[in-house]
Amino acid sequence: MTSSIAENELQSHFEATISADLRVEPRDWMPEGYRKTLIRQIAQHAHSEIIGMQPEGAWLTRAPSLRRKAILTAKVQDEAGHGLYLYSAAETLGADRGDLTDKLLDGRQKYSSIFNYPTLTFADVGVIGWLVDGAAICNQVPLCRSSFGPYARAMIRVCKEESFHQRQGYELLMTMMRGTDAQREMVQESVDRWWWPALMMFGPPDDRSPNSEQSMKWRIKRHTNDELRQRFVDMSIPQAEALGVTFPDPDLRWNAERGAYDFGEPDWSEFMQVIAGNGASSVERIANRRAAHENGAWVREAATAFARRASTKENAR
Ligand code: FAQ
Repeated sequence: MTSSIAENELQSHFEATISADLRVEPRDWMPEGYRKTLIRQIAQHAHSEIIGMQPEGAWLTRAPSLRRKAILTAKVQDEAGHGLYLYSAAETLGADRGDLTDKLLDGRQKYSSIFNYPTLTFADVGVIGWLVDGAAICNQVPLCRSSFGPYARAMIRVCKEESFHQRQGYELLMTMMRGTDAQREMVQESVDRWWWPALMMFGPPDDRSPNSEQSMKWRIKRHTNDELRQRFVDMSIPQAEALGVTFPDPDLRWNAERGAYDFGEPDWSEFMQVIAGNGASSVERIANRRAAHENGAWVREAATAFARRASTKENAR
């Protein structure tokens, strides 16, 4: 009886915190469903950042100049940093990083659909910066106001770095568009391949998104998948016009009544296939991640042994 009264009080305090738009912190009581949803979303996000190093990383040894190589190295390193902030945020909820990695490797946790596509030309580096980081920013800026403190704070820094990534991608594409016909064709061909997968990054349509409603109530998510997808389409079209490229969608047109662009339906059966692990590069991405994890085992063992020794010494004092 007493414990259920206490539980009710905790639940009311949690709900009051959410409705007052305050942050829930790791020390606070929270419903198990809230904790589970956050671990699921933050882990998936962290895995995406780490797996997301691979498509562009594949071009590090083939960048066309030292300048482009230095920029790309810095960007790929930033993605590693984002993954680490996010794993740390998940750990504040009681998740174990090793366990999250196991779940990624055996397919129990997902990573973003977008990283299951191959990078075929150097223009893909620019298009990933422009469209993929652009979509990531569109999705993540509202997450800076997410109700869970460590996630919201991690997102502030991540978004600043993603904005820089987006600009470097756009600048790379601008440079190529000022180049030869072959370079312009390479950019357009790359945009044609990435446009639809970029729209799918926002997740399934709202009427097929099982988690959105509850995540919005808990203010983990601030907008639905479709709202953010629309925002991304509206912001990308003037950028494409300035660049001189088109998007491969015959239904794309301004709708004056809605004050927004109409656009076609992404191929959701492709999306379902990709998130089920059947994307063009899915097997390669996980195999590379598994190899990196196994090759790094000695580093983790050494770091753990060092930390254990340091704490034994500290206790002996
Ligand atoms: N890919 O009910 P919903 C980046 C899953 S970071 C794979 O709508 P929710 C930076 C979803 O998990 C990109 N799976 O789910 C970068 C759920 O399955 P589950 C990552 C997806 O959570 C740039 C099921 O479908 N960003 O790009 C996807 O409410 C360049 C039903 O979906 C984030 O993770 C998808 N696209 O909404 C790095 C942002 N969409 O878990 C390197 C944070 C949905 O029940 C280079 N995450 N699913 O088995 C979010 O905002 C949300 O989790 C959504 C999905 C919007 C992704």
